[in-house]
Amino acid sequence: MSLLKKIYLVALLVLCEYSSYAQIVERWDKSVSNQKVDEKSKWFQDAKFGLFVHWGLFAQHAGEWKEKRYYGISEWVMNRGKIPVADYRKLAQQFNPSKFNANEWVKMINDAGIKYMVITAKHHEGFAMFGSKASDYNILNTPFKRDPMKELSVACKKGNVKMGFYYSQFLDWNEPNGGGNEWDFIEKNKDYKAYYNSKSIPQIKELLSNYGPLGLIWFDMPGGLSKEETQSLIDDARKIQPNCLLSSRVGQGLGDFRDFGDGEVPSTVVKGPWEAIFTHNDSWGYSKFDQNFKTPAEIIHLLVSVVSKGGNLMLNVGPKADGTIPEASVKCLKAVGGWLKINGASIYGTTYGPIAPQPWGVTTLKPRKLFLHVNKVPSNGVLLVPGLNVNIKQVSLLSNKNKLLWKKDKNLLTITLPTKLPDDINTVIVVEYDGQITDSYLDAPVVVSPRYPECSLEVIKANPSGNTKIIPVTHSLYFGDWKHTTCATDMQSPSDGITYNVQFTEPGDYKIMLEYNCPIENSKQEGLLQVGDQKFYFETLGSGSYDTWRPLMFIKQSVAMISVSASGVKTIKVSPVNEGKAELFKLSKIIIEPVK
Ligand code: FHN
Repeated sequence: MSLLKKIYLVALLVLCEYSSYAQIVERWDKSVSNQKVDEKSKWFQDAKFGLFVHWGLFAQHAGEWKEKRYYGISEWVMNRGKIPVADYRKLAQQFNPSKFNANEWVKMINDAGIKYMVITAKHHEGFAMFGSKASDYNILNTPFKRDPMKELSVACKKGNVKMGFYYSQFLDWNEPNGGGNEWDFIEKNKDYKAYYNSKSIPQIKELLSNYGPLGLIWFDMPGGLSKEETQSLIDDARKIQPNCLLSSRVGQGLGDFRDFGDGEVPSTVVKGPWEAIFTHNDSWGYSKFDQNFKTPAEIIHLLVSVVSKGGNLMLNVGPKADGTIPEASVKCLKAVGGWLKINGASIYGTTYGPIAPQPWGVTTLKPRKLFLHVNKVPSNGVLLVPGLNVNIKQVSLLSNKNKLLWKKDKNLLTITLPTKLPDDINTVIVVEYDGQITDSYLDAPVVVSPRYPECSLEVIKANPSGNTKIIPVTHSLYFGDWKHTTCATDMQSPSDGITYNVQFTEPGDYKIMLEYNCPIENSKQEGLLQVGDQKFYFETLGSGSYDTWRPLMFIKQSVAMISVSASGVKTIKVSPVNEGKAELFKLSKIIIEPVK
């Protein structure tokens, strides 16, 4: 692995500072007093949907330097191409985003149903996209001569959009004492404190002082500061704008809200203010050849998934060098805004869904209103909603208020769906009730029904035994284009394994498949699937080695066909048969299909 990759990965893992969800939740709960944060972060927790904007000199090369195309995140090209500072700075001499119009950007944000915007004031390239007295390497010293951050602060205020700045407080490839440039400067000679005192901290203060009330500062890639020095930076920021939230990437386990890894959604509910951040395609900065844009349906499903777990989604766009936002992003976000115009009540101001994900979808919650997000329709048109220990008053479609027929037997609500749902991406049903719904998202059994083409048993719902760990496994398609798949890992002996409680809603025949990653060299080990008292042995298949810098390839292996004689709960367990030479595999889920 190259030095660059090592640095990036270490920085990323330091940034994420965790190796398991237990550590995430445990560290977060310790580091932030939720009461103080709740008052200050209420707007953030209600907003649910933000826009990330990566804009800088990197928009000019747009991922291509001297006819070499860099796939993945385009804003890292200076580092990946080891471009000398003297050459890279020349980009500033021609930077002139003449088509930039702050009001057009804010109109796009409003049309998308987005409530806050975070824009790169200074990324790792070290160029300030705002007028700065701390460094002449800024946008006023370009043919553009204007301060787009000033224009955006005015437009955001007018458009009722909370404004935030992204600031790379440590990595600065333009500066001899900034982090990360070992091709122009010698790392061991760097004086990080000098960098913080001469540029980083003064610019953070300029942003907090000159652009009006800010919703948040989004720090990134922390380094070079002790916990005390980080706290001192936070204290200085609070003196200027006490209500401005600071992201957890300020470092040292501090901050007012938590950002997960790039492209990561936690596998279960996480309490307190947090954010999932995603690129729209595969790059944060504009890339002239990256056309892998997420569709409106993918963005809506991502937003609903994140909000159902209690978080915000901040989706990124990378404006071009001319100041316009790529048409594909504008178009997709407008379509998402159309869905939010009708269904926003089930997103904004909600909290996490109290019941576990179901074969039909997930839930979000407001007092006395449970929102069912249905993105898979049961073949018999009957929706089962378990775990409702409350008095149901009414069930209706959010979009047209049409009432739906329902009945309740103990804690199971059964809803008769209309023959055609109003929205084939994600229909929202409102269940109005009295009382308090008990959280059952963690301990309720996983539901399997023959009314859906398949039902997934995500490993986060399993109980690990022995040395088994259930953790997010980080991998990537292209450089910096991170993916995270929660897997059951380290299953190497018969005492290791995972066990699910599975609620079969109806009798029938079912096919059971395992989805996992297994390096060829570790394949052909024997595993055991147990369904109740039935045993099914299998031999693992190779799917490809695991490497953080490459796509993690999964294989779906059919290992059993079972007959379920009556509805009810069964345990399903997976474990190695023998003491293995290596882990059996990285299991991401069990898939159960009705036999047709
Ligand atoms: O290195 C940066 C990257 O360029 C981008 O800004 C992302 C956004 O979360 N943050 C860092 C990598 O995590």
